[in-house]
Amino acid sequence: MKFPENFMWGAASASYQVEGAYLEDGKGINIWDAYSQEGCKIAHGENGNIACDHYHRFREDVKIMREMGIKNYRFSISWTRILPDGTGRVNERGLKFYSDLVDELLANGIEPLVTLFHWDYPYALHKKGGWLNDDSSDWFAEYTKIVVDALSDRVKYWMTINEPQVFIGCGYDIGRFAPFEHHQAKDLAQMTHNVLLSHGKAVKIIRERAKKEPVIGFAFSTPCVTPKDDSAEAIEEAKRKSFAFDKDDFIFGLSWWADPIFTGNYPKDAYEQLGSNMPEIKSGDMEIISQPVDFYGVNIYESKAKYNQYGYSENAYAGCPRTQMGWPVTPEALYWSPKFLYERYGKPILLSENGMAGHDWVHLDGRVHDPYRIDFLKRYLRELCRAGEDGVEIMGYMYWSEMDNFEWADGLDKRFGLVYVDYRTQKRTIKDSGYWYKTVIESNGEAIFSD
Ligand code: GCO
Repeated sequence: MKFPENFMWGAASASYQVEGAYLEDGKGINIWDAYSQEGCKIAHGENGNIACDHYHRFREDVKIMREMGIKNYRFSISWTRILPDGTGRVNERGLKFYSDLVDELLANGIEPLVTLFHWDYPYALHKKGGWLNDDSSDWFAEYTKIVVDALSDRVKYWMTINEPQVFIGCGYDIGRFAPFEHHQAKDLAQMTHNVLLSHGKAVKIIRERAKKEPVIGFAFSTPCVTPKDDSAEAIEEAKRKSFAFDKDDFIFGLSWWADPIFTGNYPKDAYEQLGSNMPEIKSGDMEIISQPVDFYGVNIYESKAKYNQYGYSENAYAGCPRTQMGWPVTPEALYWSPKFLYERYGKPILLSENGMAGHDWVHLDGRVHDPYRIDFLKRYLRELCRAGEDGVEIMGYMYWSEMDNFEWADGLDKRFGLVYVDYRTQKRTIKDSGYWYKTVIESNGEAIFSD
């Protein structure tokens, strides 16, 4: 089995999770800055005020990426570093940081992939109603224009929105993430609509204004269901479950978010099940939302499953292999999700995130030995390669994450990185998996097949 010749191997991060410098050089407050200062919301009362101090150490980090042979680096822009109040006044020092980062990446032979929004929503806009405000998509369009005008002479790959299922679902439904709110279906549906409008307006702006021919997508979460066996019936059932609309947890769904982009309509069942809770759809909205995109970016860690009260599911059984996040190890997710998504939406699949958190530490020999992460990656990447062999157009793989970082409500304990970060000293140590990943990239994936 082989990966495509032009397959994009890389690693990913996100602004709030790695940058720190939360009040530096004119940056405005975002909702994670605002709500993480309130102690107990985040594990150990931690926050991203410093995180990996990437804002000051990005040149060192890019050098480490080059040492690992990373060819593509997916990172996100902090909206309030560009527009401290979310709209209006532009912070030139914030733009300069990202311009310098892009230049450093390109000077080291690394392609930048920019995510415009990865959850760090401007607090000033949150106070104006945030995603519920009818102007929210225009705010996002204004922000997009400034970033595209500043970076699109060098940046080719764009992702508009990262995991709306999670930042709306966890931030405004179950209240586990900032701003830790609980809204009813009507609000959640309207927020969805405004997020999708933001995505569509951003796509239009990138298409119209990018100085380099852009390649545009997004980075959604919500994997597909793995069939219980290889029978045609089981595969059909898994596909049906993967795209079904369920009013009880629609915000975390797949078709609810993706169908409008690719079909110009919300799923039929949504209209039937949500009824008057459906968003207000103005004339022209669905045309904006369904602007053509070039790829389907998806973040996959495990197969979709319904968990019972004991934390078990069709994938999770007593003593099953789990990562430090408690997520079961389900490599087949990287076969079935790309396959089902490609069959339904017909766009190349970018694995915009996949990886595992592990109980990593610096060993007595000064190295970080993480054989479990290498085994995890061999298993998952073999499944992704199999999907490609079976006709799925697989575009690339961005390991989450380039370095250990602030894992949202879990704080700094959870270590996903290929690079270990000692948060007391900010010392970076490339883990064994980071050196191994270099051989994967150099061999265009062949190294995953050696035992
Ligand atoms: C996500 C986010 C990342 C997370 C990573 C591990 O997918 O939830 O994009 O910011 O840190 O996925 O949970």
